[in-house]
Amino acid sequence: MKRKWWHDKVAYQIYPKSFCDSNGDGIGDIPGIISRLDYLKDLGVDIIWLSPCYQSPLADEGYDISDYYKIDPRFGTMEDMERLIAEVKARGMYLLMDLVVNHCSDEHEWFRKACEDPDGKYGGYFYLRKKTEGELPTNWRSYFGGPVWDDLPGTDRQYLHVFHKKQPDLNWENPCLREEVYENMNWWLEKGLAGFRVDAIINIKKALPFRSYEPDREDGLCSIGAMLEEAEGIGEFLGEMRDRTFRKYDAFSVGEVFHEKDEEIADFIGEDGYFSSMFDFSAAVCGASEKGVYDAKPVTPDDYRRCCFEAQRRVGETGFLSNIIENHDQPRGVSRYIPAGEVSPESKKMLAALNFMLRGIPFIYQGQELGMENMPFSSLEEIDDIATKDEYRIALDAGLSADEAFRAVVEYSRDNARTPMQWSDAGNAGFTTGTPWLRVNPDYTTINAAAQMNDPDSVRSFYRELIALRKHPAYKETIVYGALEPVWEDRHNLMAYYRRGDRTLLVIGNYQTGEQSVELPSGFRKVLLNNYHGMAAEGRVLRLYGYQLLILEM
Ligand code: TEU
Ligand code: CA
Repeated sequence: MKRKWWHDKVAYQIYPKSFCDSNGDGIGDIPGIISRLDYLKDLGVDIIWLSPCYQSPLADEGYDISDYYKIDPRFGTMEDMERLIAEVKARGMYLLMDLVVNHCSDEHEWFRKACEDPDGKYGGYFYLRKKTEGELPTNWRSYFGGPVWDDLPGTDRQYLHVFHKKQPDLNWENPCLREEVYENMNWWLEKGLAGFRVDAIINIKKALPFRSYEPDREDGLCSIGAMLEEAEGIGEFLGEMRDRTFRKYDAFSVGEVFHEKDEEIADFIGEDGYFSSMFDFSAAVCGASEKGVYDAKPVTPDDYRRCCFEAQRRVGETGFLSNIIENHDQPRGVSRYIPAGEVSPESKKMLAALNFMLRGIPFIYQGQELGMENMPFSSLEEIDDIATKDEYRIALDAGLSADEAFRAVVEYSRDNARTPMQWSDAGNAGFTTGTPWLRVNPDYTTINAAAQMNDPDSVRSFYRELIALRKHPAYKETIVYGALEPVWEDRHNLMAYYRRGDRTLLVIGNYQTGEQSVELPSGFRKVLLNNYHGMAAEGRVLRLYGYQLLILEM
């Protein structure tokens, strides 16, 4: 495989609304991000992905864009954005923006013009159908609940939205729409972006002609997945997008891809694939239920291992996955993948290293490097996330009491990851001098960046070491390009694998509080990383402490 500039990089996701507020209005902003670039540089980050900060009514926190050429005033100005691009470059880093083009906002000019003249040019930018009383064009259930069809205001039509009703789907079958998208992407790439994270992209190809599918819940609707399963030919759009945009700039693109089939992996991320990389969501979707979030099953250590290894085997050396522990759509990884009651600095570091050493490009979500945990929400009123509100209603409909429903869905709320970044033990964790838009996690007094930067044993210091190891001239080749080979897969609560390149590394995590022993098949030369100060070895037998993590050079 041809080597590309992004293969050996480490990426970091910023959720602008919750990262750093520079002007005291309680909302994170671009000047705030600029003020923290040195923090990211110090950590060792190369690529920064910004969740959306385009003009938006923020119905889905910016994933509903009303002008792709403007920055929302709550986040700053275009000058701020240009300064950010320059400051990132000046530090030898790269900036990605979020590309949200499955849908726009119902407040976008295109949508307003479509309402004025549904048969005109802009009507063709959306999926519109004549309204029939008492009947919907299809029975698809939106990702955020309810039918995907709503009335197009002032007309006799209905429009399709697979997400929220304020997120009308764009009609990718229309070449004029595709031109608009490419033009905008190139405009941003010309400004100096290094690429994009590509939102919800699997949804841009619909199975045509539209039809209804077997209902999968009592609401008579079916999940979007049923339709996507049948949709064919997304490659024509994605290949065109690559050729018209990314390729010309040697840009990095990482797709938010779900439901891809095994045989499509090479098309998506192989040499000359549609994208440079795509996220591995296998652990994120593990335990999900058709019925709704309230019915989700916890992810055990053995599940976590299986998910990671399955994904690694599927992709092999075809391409590079982007590996995540969490993002802005997930609860905090340490709260999800470490059994309740066992979350500690050691277990957090173990999870970090197990994920970081996988083959692929590591992505860190803001605060992950501090070991930030889920928020102890006490009522639904504290939740902003539209997805959680919908899941709560689904849980109630399924017969759960208000309290049961709340407790079942809150664990999975996207707001767990969206609470403000914890910079220090000052008021509001140093995120804002005003009132934060979402309450700060009360654990900021102990979990915060300032404290961890001064502590060589902190979770952040461990992340810093992990990043430094990935960049170490002696190990880089093996960590970036080496093959991954699972070991001891029959053992319970143990995740271990080799990375084999010009060197051989063994990553071992004892995924439980109790000790357990392993016998190494060969001697080791060196301990490259250890989340404890010591280790217990007798010859080739290692007695691993609870949640001990070792990276050995064999
Ligand atoms: O997420 C796409 C996606 O598939 C979501 O349905 C995801 O599963 C859900 O958020 C979990 O609750 C992307 C963005 O990452 C998300 O923040 C947006 O809300 C969504 O697209 C619409 O743009
Ligand atoms: Ca602000």
